[in-house]
Amino acid sequence: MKLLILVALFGLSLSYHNPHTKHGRTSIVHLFEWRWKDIAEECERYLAPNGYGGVQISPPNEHIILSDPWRPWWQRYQPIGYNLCSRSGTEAELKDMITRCNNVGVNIYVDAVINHMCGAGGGEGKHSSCGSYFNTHAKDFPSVPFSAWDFNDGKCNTGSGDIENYNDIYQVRDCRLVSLLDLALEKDYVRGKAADFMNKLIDMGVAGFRVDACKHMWPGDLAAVYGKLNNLNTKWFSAGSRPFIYQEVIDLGGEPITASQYSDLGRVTEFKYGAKLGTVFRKWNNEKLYYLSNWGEGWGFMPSGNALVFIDNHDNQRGHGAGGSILTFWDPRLYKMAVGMMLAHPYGVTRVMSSFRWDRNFVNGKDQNDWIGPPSYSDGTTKPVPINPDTTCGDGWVCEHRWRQIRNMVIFRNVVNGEALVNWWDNKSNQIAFGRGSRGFIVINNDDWNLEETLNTGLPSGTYCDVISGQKEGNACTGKQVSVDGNGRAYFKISNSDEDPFVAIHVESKL
Ligand code: QV4
Ligand code: CA
Repeated sequence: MKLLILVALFGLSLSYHNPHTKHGRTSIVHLFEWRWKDIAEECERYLAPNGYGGVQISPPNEHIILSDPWRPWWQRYQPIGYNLCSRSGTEAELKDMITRCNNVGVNIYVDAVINHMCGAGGGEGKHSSCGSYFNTHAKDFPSVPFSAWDFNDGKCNTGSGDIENYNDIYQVRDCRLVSLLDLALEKDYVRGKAADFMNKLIDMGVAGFRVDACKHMWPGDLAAVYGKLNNLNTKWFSAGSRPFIYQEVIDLGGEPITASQYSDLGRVTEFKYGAKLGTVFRKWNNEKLYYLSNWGEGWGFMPSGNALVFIDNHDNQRGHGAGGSILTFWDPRLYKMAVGMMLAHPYGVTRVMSSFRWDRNFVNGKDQNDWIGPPSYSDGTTKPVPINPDTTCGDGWVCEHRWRQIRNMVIFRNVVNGEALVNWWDNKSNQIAFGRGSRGFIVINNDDWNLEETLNTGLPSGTYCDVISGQKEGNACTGKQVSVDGNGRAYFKISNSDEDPFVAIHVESKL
């Protein structure tokens, strides 16, 4: 009996950790600020054929519309209610996208903002992206409805009403994050409204949620909300499937609120991962690639089964949240290597970032333009994502997920899924190599000199096509070729001046 209860509890708590990706696909892509119409097409024309398992979408619910600054991307993190019209499109377009992506086996994960509504200074007699009236002075959000009773202000003890000290766990949960009106999630009414919103999306077919600002909500309140969620829609998911939950908690150490306080409830974003890997590839603090031989838990990260990992996200790629060492598309050579390392390594569920470009303007090290929203027309509506003849994206959409090196490593991760990390090699500096069972092998040279080495790949003998410098097309290879002998050994040469100084081969790139 005891054992049964234990199994039931354990099973229940781990049930939110499963991303429910299909067809052996393993990675998620964040299509930041994309329109629903474009995501639907991207699922069909690109993500499914290239092995992407899911998309994280920007918040789909109604939000404030700001003019100063003009339509910043972060207006979508200021909810006005839970009607489903946003800068990315209408409810009908959202529904069509979820259906079409599910029909090609690509899951949709929703960025759920349930800690707060808009900023306290949002205004009176204003209207949301769905046209709903609101009044922040009276804390009146009739489209939900929420009124003054549903906010935390009575519980917050700081002078400003804002979070002033991250060492005080009560402030962090009960005061306002940068003035955002803080919801009283201990109230069953408020929990119910959050759950109704999420359940509507679950019934439409989404596979789970990135839950925003979890550090600012009590784990017990979150557990209560998750407990109210429906199982996933059985049109696309097996009966009894719980939604995938990954919670945004920025834990870089040094604060009393830690990621581990949330990891029983669902996965948690492991922010140390990108911060550390950026430091290693940049060679800051004397870091070297060979120190990655125990990458993962060995570096003080949470257990792999609890982690959602990424090199950069929409905040830290522009200096919000946490920054410094983070690699982004602005440093493409190092970025591709770091993303390659992440996708080759077994740790965590991996998320690839897909960004838009903006005009940076640094004054004293701070980007004055970190607020700029997605490529838009002058009336503020978001532009579509045009696809160039060479498969890249136009109009300021970066589409890192379409970069050959990144896309091919997403496929690599699928091919080696479930295989152990084997045959580690390093030169005690910035050259490393490792395999995944007998299915794939990667070699990286981040030193300022050439790599010339014969290594044990663990792969069956044959000629393989490097999926970084090119790829297998039919029976031809558009990149470098690697021949593996009968003992699984192969000679690698990677010049430090190569455009991309790394090589990756796997059993499906065999010629
Ligand atoms: C400002 C001042 C306040 C002041 C207020 C007065 O900072 O002190 O009281 O004006 O009106 C925007 C502005 C911010 C402004 C606020 C309210 O940038 O200056 O306050 O609006 O008007 C995104 C952006 C924020 C943005 C917010 C809401 O990053 O800049 O704030 O959206 O539009 C912590 C958290 C973590 C968080 C991270 C960024 O622990 O949870 O900071 N990350 C998530 C999201 C992030 C989002 C939020 C949380 C909030 O990933 O994108 O913030 O939903 O580490
Ligand atoms: Ca809160």
